[in-house]
Amino acid sequence: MVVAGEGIADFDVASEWLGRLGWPIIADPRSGLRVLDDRLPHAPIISAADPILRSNVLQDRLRPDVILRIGEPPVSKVVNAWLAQSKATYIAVSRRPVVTDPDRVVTHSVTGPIEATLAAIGEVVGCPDEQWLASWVAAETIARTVIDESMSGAALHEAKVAHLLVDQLGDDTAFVVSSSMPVRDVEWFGGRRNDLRVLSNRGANGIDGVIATSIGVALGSREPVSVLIGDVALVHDSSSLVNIVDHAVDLHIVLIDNRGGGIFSFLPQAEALENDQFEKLFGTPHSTDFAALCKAHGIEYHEVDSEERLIEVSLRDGVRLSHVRTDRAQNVEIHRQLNDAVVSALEAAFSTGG
Ligand SMILES: Cc1ncc(C[n+]2csc(CCOP(=O)(O)OP(=O)(O)O)c2C)c(N)n1
Ligand SMILES: [Mg+2]
Repeated sequence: MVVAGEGIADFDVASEWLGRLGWPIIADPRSGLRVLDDRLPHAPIISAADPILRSNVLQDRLRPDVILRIGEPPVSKVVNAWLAQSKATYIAVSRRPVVTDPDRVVTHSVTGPIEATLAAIGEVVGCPDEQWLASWVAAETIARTVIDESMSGAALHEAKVAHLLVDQLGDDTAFVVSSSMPVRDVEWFGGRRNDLRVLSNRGANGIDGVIATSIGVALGSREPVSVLIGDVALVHDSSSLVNIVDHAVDLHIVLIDNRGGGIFSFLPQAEALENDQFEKLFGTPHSTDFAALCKAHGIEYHEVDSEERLIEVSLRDGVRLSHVRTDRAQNVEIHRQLNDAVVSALEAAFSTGG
């Protein structure tokens, strides 16, 4: 199967060869391949690999013999752990002479133009097993249905904001996503669509410079930019707000404010430590007044607590900030429910011979 991170320069050439291969593609949002069938009709595109591979049944059923990874690895720990356990031949293709391989599982690495490498591979490999392919397609369809249905009508929570923005942002918007939860929520729950460019500073999961990056993207592309960012990352890069309104950029800052680092509530220390200790060492709450921060820099500020309001602010122009308040503990619970719903639906379908 193909695991596509960022790195494809020529979508038309890459998609032609990927279509000829016909292998399922785990399409990271940054790959530009998480598109609809009309753009890439001959290869199944998998958007929900993380929730799907939380099922042990599906982990076994969907195991590949060969992994062809384009560019950077996915963010998802679940997907990376599954790839590492697969014992498959693992070919990493990268434009840069650097192989990102934290799990030490890459068996072959190729540096060079990705499109030409795909063409060369496409000449020599065969079609995948039909039944295995059908299992991927069924799993993706079931997972997508559960996720999309769970999101509709739900109150505005973190995963829903990510899902909604992927769905609703205007064509040719650049969507910058920060660590830690935004990049994950977009990867785990964001659907497929055309004409959305997703960018993220990965590095070592750094939360620095995300606003600066967004301004750079807006100035460089002259396109509208939306940035999905957590409260700590925004506070960390608040000096980039200086003179932001003088840049004449169309920049929507969507702030998910869970008063600290949301990722840490998913980790074992959230249960192992007393709450006070956990908050001090990992949660790192703060009392920054974001309305005042916006006022200080001349940025339009909006309290946002509904889907309609978020879309409304999205449609404005200039530099504006949507302040969405969430709760870290509730966020863990919502993710658990979403993932459980996907896994239950998949296991019910696959146990009945699907
Ligand atoms: C420069 C830098 N400092 C610290 C960290 C460690 N770190 C990773 S995620 C995170 C918290 C991010 O919080 P927030 O921006 O509110 O996003 P959330 O986790 O709530 O989605 C921190 C401190 C990092 N990755 N990079
Ligand atoms: Mg946060």
